[in-house]
Amino acid sequence: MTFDIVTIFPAMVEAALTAGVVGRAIDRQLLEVVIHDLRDFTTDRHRSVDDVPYGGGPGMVMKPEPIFRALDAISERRGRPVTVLLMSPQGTRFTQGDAERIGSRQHVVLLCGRYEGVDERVRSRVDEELSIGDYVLSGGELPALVVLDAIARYVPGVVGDDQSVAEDSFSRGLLDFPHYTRPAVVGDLRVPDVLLSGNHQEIRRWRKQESLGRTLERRPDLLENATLDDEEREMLRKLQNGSMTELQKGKTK
Ligand code: 4FV
Repeated sequence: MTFDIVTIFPAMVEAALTAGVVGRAIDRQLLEVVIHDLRDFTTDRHRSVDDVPYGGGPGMVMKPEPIFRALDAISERRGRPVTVLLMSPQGTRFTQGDAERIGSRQHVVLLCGRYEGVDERVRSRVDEELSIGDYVLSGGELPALVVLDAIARYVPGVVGDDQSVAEDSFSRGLLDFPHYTRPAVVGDLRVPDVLLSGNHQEIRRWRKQESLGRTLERRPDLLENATLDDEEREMLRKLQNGSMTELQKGKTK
């Protein structure tokens, strides 16, 4: 899978791609990420990428022609249709489902806005406009890195064991269960007994209950689209009518 990122701050993006799972995936050529400096696609000696807004008003707008030239060069280079994603607060909210869906594409281009945003005519070359949340950032670079990271996890081999991607929160639409590691006791904070029991049947049930309980408590909106199995549906019913005893919930005393 290839990612082409178009930005006026290539160094900022470069830095974020050297570490962790994504950095390793790039080193192992499971992913190819090319960062394009938008100023390389300007024609004036000031390498201008923005200009004043028609109709007046504060701030500047990103010029369309440098972006069009960048997209032409990338499509030329990739020789195949590329999926162009524009990061902006006006986009649809990016979800795990989007990450999985876009993860099956071959070539993805991430357009990073700055200033007040891009000239509206740029949208004639955009396949999807994505937002990472209802707040205004100073640029599209961080959203582009968020999207790249989430999608990259669906590329085979990027995440050590693909199992954990399938078990990622939200993959099934539920919040994750609590995670613990050694030591079993820190001060008066103990790891739940069930996790020390070695009883994998009970551990599996406890994790399901915790995941459901957290989702019900913190994000009940997620339950509408969550894919639950029969056991989970039964657990949820009990959780919702409060008939789940503390013991069944595996809560530590
Ligand atoms: C954003 C978001 C975001 C808006 C103006 C960049 C900024 C500036 N992108 N999700 N929230 N973008 O705030 O994706 O051009």
